[in-house]
Amino acid sequence: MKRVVEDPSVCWIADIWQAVPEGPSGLAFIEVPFDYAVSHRPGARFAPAAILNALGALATTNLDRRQDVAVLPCFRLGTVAPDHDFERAYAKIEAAALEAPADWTLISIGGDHSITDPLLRATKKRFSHAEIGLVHIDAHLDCRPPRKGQEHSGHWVYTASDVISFERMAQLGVSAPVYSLEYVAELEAKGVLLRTTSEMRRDPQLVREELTHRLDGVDGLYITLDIDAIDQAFAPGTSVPCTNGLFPYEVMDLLFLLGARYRILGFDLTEVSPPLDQTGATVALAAELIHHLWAGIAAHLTAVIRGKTSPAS
Ligand SMILES: [Mn+2]
Repeated sequence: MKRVVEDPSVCWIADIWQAVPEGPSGLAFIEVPFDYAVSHRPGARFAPAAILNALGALATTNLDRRQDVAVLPCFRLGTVAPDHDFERAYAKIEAAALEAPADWTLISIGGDHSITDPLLRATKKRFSHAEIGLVHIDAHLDCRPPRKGQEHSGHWVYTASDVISFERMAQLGVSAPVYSLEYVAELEAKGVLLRTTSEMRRDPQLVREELTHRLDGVDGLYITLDIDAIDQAFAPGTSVPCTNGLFPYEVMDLLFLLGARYRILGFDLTEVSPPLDQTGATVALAAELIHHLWAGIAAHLTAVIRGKTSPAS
């Protein structure tokens, strides 16, 4: 791989993939190039390869957090072959996710957002005794009931409701003006902490406290990030770009803090579409977002090794 600079003091992520997964914990990456359910413009099938390529070109050091992510090993599980049949595709994704090494964090790169359904099911099976918190960062609620023959990527909160603990769920960065208030009321009645982008900006400290309260007592987290939660000024390469989205640093901070504070059982990043990403900015941003989560998990591990329990507090 061509480097930005040649410097023997710098270690690159492309050079630290393990040949076989070793160690009690680490990050297992899986590529899920499935975008047949995308609701508007396709192309997310090209994201896993593009994002992992961009991630590999980053140094292992996270300068902002003074953290080397390489303390946590990483391994590539491979690619889930796409399938035009939705049921078969989701069964394959779930089965592939179950191949992750025990206790490792599964990092899934989509693909459209419908892949979160089978990934959540796999996570529930992998950690069957765990109380799992769910953090959903997305411009959309993704809770519409599917109509037969018109399924799309905005149904997974509905279809996976049998494996979601709604009272341990937060939906953050909601902003797309395509829902009725009935949807909000229904989710909040189930116990979801739902905060719009503007609500997060008006009182970030309050929202952080609400999130901490909502996740109180969980054994681990599943985080799902739809890139359209980030403003289209920074993330134009997606099916449905967002006009009032979060800023990159807001999501980087959130991912780092969640990684540092909680045990991350699984994470997925969806809806990046390289064909719609004319400058490559969205793919580059996606790689950096993963880097910040990884740094958080690495900081958590480093603190545990040093005998501290909560590096982020
Ligand atoms: Mn979504």
